[in-house]
Amino acid sequence: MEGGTILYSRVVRIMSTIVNSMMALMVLLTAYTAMAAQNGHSHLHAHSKEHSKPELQLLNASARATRPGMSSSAAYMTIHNGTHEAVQIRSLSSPVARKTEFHTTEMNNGMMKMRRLDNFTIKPGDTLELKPGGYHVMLMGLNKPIAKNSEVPVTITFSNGDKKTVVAHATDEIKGQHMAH
Ligand SMILES: [Cu+2]
Repeated sequence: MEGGTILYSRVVRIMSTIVNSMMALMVLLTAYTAMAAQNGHSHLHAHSKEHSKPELQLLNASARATRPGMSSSAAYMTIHNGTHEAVQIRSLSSPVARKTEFHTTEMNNGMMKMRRLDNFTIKPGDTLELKPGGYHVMLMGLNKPIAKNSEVPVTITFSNGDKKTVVAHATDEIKGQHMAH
């Protein structure tokens, strides 16, 4: 039995040596990773300063392709206010429509109704999602039908003087009913 005990204590000693060296290695690795992360961070910081100045962005725009008989349509997108000031949506335009407005959709006496919003404010840093059943760009009095896969430019003028144009991709796969006015 004594031999067994000696063997056991040797195994324990070897194991603890292994554990200790592994821990030392982990401490080293952690320190190294932390340093790398710090370097990476300062690099990223410099990078973003260089390339993404605070601005207004119109992203991921889509438009509803029309079916025969439709005289108006809607466009959806994400509007990001990357500036440090609140901005208002002043006016909209699109070459495909005679009149372009910013709308919201709301329940009114149990009915879904669309309403034009003038001078809608987007707070600094905020992201506004335009989507079916909510905020949308209303394209009224279409010059011609909006064909599937065609490109629909939408320009938004903001209160800070910025004028941004996004090209919305026309699709017939937008969920939700389009409502006529
Ligand atoms: Cu509308």
